[in-house]
Amino acid sequence: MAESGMPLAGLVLAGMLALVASTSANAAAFANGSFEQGNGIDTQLNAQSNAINSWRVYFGNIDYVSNNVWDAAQGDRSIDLNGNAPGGISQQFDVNALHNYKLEFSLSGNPDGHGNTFGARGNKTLTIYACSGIFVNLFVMNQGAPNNCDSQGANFAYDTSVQGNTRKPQPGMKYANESLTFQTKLGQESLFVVSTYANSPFGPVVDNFRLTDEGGIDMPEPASLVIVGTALAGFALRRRLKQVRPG
Ligand SMILES: [Ca+2]
Ligand SMILES: [Ca+2]
Repeated sequence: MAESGMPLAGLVLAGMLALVASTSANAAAFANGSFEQGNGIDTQLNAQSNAINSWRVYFGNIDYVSNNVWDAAQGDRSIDLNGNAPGGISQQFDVNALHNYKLEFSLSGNPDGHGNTFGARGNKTLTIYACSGIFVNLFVMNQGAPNNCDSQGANFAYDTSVQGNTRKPQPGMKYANESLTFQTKLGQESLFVVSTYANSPFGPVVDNFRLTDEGGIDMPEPASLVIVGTALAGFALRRRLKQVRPG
């Protein structure tokens, strides 16, 4: 007849974990972060294009660039986030819920447009959003944060007028290593990389995105679980006291 609160509390906990786990179904792992797989190299890709494997152009247009134009940071391909105007790319992928992730990438800027060309050399800026969950309508987003994205966005910049990078040969693209960290809530994450360098065909150049799972988040015990556990413990204690009393 002994009643303990533990089995029920354990059941509640298991139920909560099952709810979290159920959000991480199907889809795919983060892939093609170096843009090496895809069609239409050395062309401009417009919004809605899925020519680059695992990625979509979700805003504006971009240039998909080979080493014939300038050297990639890794492999043979990189991206100018401004085609003839600012553009953005996105990818959705599976993650472990409630984990810390680190996203690393290489950043340079389109070195073209010397002289007095408007929007040429300058501080090439971009914003990266890592949003929890998936976004169904990827094709009609604007330049800002996707609706309902829980990310404020991380801003990056590469000033080609300061770096003095060149197409080829030396000094070349002089890529910088950049990174950001984010915490997942659900089993899927959506990444949005968008140029904020307006009115120019010479945008920020990105390549070699790499994603690292840095492990689970140390979560404080959920308040509701503490209350349930405390109530059950109190119930068990009262029952024990009752049992030891005569009568
Ligand atoms: Ca590459
Ligand atoms: Ca361009």
